[in-house]
Amino acid sequence: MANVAVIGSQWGDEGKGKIVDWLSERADVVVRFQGGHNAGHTLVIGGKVFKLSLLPSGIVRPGKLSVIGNGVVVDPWHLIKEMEGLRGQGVTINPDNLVVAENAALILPLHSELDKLREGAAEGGAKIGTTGRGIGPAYEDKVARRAIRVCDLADSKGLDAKVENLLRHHNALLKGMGAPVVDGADLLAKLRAIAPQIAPFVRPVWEMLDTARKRGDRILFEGAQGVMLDIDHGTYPYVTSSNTVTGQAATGSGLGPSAIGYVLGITKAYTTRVGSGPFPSELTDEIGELLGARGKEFGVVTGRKRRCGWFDAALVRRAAKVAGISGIAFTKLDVLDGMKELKICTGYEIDGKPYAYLPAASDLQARAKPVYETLEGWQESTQGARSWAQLPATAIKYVRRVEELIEVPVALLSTSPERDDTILVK
Ligand code: 2SA
Ligand code: MG
Repeated sequence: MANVAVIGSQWGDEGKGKIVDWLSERADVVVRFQGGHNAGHTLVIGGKVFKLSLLPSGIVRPGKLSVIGNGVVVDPWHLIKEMEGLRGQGVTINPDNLVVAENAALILPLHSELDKLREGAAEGGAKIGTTGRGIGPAYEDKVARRAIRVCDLADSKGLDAKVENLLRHHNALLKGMGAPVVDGADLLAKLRAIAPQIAPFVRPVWEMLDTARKRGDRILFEGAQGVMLDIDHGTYPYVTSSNTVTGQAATGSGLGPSAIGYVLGITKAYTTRVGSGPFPSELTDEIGELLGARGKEFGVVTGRKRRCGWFDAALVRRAAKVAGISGIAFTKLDVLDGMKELKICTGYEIDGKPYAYLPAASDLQARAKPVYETLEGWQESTQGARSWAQLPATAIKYVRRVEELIEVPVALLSTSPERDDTILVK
């Protein structure tokens, strides 16, 4: 098996957790390369539910190495908390099966405070609908070259000057907002207290991955969020603050792009989005409600209700191009069971003009009206189907039409949250 990158092809929540878990059985190393604890990956193994935000999904399987790459923003307090929670569920975590890149940037308490402050003060279209976890502000500091990084925790002396430099920027900002400033001594004490708990996991990840690659280990790159939330390719400004496309798997781990052999896009049979921003095929009627209820569409991290709508093929087609998707895992088909007819968005109309893709300008995106084609639904249950032959002909037709429209073949079909309810198509 080639090294696989798993990439969300919509706005996140496509069911990546289950697929990564399914693939991790065949992998030796599982790598997170972007985002932070804003991700919500749900794994159901033997009826037991594991919810992961920062840790790679490989952590629940014995004998796998889980890697938090340099492209991830790491909240050290959350990391310890998530590890403790999983240990409580019987998962073994130690420096032999978890490593954290020394050059990853940290998320500090001031980042989530700033995130929440901004979102609280924003009105109307200015509200992004973030997870409030400090992801954006942490990446801002990284790009501005003032971030505290994982390796800095080991340098107790040097940390003083770094915190001082960081707070020079942040406290001026907070004062301007009329918010309380951050006490440097307090932040330093917190960092020094958490440092020894993180230290055993800190490694030069690029080198470990190089060794793993030479040894012939199979590496699985676990993407978080989705292509339409990518800082460059997504529905800017309603995006997350990292690159979510496949190229980031190389940048955010320290392995070159040639290490990625196959790109598996995870695609849900309908569309959802959580947070603000354009969503042309959104359904605000009872069908949208039904999709949300049946698909249990609530945020794993925040519990927010996700917006639901018809499958947007124009969106996924574009995502497949910019992320170089080789094949897709099509998930949650069973949520569409029993519908009389199904619509697929094939493009848009904006101010009377047809568009095959969503243009970059946010005001145009906001006015985009979906162009639909209608397909016949199926009344039979597809839940738990384990072979192509168990699917009704109309369901197969729906899947085949999706393939045609997005110009990518379906490689896997997932028919329930249970890992064994997965059909390998090719
Ligand atoms: P942020 O917090 O800065 O990354 O938010 C910016 C936008 O990115 C969206 N975003 C997500 N969308 C879907 N799923 C995500 N993970 C959690 C989940 C989210 C949750 O799996 O359910 O629990 O609410 C995720 N993380 C970030 C976010 O909604 C903003 O639109
Ligand atoms: Mg999610």
